[in-house]
Amino acid sequence: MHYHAERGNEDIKKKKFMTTQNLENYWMPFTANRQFKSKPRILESANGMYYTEKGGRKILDGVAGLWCCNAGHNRPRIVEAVREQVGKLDYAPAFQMGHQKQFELAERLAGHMPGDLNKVFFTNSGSESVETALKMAIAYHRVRGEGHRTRLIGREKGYHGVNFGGMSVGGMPANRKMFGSLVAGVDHLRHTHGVEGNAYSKGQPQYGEELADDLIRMVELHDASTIAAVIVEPLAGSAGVILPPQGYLQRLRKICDEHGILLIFDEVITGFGRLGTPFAVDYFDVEPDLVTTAKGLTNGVVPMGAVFAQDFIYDAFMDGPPNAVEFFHGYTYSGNPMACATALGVLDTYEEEGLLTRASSLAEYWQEKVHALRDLEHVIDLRNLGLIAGIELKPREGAPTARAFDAFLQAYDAGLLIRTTGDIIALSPPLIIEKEHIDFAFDTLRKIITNLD
Ligand code: PXG
Repeated sequence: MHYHAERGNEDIKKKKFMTTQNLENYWMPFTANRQFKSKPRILESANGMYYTEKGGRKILDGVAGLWCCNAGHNRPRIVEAVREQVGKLDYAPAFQMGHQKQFELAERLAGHMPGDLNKVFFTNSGSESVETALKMAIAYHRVRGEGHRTRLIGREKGYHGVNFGGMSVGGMPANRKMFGSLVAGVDHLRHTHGVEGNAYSKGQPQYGEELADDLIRMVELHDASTIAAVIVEPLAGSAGVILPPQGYLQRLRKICDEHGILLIFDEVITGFGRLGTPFAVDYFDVEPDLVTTAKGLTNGVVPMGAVFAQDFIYDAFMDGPPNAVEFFHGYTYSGNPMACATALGVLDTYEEEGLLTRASSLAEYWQEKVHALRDLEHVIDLRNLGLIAGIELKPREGAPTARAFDAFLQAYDAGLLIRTTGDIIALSPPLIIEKEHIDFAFDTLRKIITNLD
């Protein structure tokens, strides 16, 4: 009924579309739709460190888009790679067929990842990388005769995307509570946020290593023989920049080893130079069994994710008749030509400009600027690592999240893009950032936070 009535109005609709911007049809993700549509923030172009609005106003990108544009915007090699690929091979079937760039990319990626994390499985997002890694872990145990290891352990405040597996091992209440009973057989370690004595730590906090022993309690409760894997973000981004206490990740690795449990690092945010090393695996010198990535892999330009697996995991699947499919998993767009070409252009850029380690040379300056906000009345904690900052504000009485959201709106008006989660401001700029941009960002934030209600 509705459809036919609409068709009758097609001329009118077209005119309306051409003359005014209709914002009503697009249901925006993780967005306050009504607030946005009442005062839209529409970006028109981007270059280097800046977004530009229609009319020419520039906004400094303090969050690399959504933690993904690590090389900044409109980078020539990346633009060229996309252009070239689309006119050459637009699509190749992902299953039972291949194309050159998939293999080239997997080889180059493996070259950047330490240890034996040499096997690369392509997905289209961080969420899909997480689902893939969780399925790999459970299936790995099964193919080697331990099909009873099905339990997955995540962590409170963890963010592993929005699909069912990732949501289930994730620990952000708002992301879970609306969606029913989730995946069965999941448990959670406690988070490492707000441990006494850790406020205003520069870099990794001192206290809380023993929180890793929660995994021992899980083993005692469920028995190790039921546990397939533990998944954690080495540094939790979405929940508001929560750092691993010194020794925590090492301890988690040790407990996993003792009990035959696979360790998965979700490096969707920490991957590709964010901490000043190519991956958090390098930074913390802890080698997990599986690593999930996305975001910086293609600089946000084309959707793509990748899961890195230890050789022994892949090898465990390479059994049975050689013409049989070994792992019943994959996506139509796994290793999509455009995504692979983009990622190769991105790697060229990272390598030529030293971006996978550049954050380490700015980290100290960054840290000073972050902690210089300590005297501000609303600030209750400051956290940093690599080119990441978390600025925690005291929630407004009776209105949690409102103070930080105001800061977000005011920063945008002042020409600075930030992210907020709860009452925490997060910064994670493109890795091409210069000191003058850092100064602008923190000067702007100081003014805004000082004047917040
Ligand atoms: N794992 C981690 C650790 C992430 O941070 C995902 C998985 C999911 O990725 P996709 O590509 O499916 O969105 C993420 C995504 C923010 C923010 O500002 C963080 C993410 C996405 C959007 C915003 O906190 N992380």
